[in-house]
Amino acid sequence: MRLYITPGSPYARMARIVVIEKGLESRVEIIAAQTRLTDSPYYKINPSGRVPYLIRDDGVELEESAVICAYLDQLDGRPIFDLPTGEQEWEGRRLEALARSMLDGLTVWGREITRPKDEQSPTVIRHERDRSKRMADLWEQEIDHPLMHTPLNMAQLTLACALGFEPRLPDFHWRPGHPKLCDWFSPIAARTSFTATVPPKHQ
Ligand SMILES: N[C@@H](CCC(=O)N[C@@H](CS)C(=O)NCC(=O)O)C(=O)O
Repeated sequence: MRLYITPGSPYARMARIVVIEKGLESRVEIIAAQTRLTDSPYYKINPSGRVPYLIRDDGVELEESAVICAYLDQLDGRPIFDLPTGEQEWEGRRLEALARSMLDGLTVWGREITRPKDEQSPTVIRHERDRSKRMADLWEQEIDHPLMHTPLNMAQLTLACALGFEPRLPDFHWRPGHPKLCDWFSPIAARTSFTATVPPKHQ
């Protein structure tokens, strides 16, 4: 299989983490794509130009981090990242959506600060910085939820990749005032799958 990524993408990082956690390194070739580039050759592979993008062994091509993570997780028939079904289903979905909402805002912010200076919008940057503060406050409460303390699941993976986006955002200071979130994040960030996929610092 071929997994297209960029080293800084937190969505691609989620898929890369699943590859490592599931021991799929020898089956999945990781390829750095050139995104956000006029006429990138990557657009011939994935017309949307986004990462992550998985080309399966049977030739079927998948987009969207959640879909790719689920596919990789289910390959061996023993998924470990699945959220619960039954009574806890909506709690799991709610938490995953909250984590993705935070991550989506952070990537808009990250994209903005990588534009040429004269194209950056201070309004967008302020809006996303403020959103990130509200979301960190919210997660300082939600982090007590039992589903955030089970073995790694999709809600946890998504939140950890959001918090772990910090090298790309020099003004994203989520740690002060959020001791529970810090305690939760530390052991997850220390896992090999996370240390091996830390995004490069914003220049
Ligand atoms: N909803 C998508 C988002 C993927 C996404 O936006 N990826 C960004 C990198 S963080 C990208 O490929 N951007 C390139 C572009 O917008 O052309 C997912 O979860 O996979």
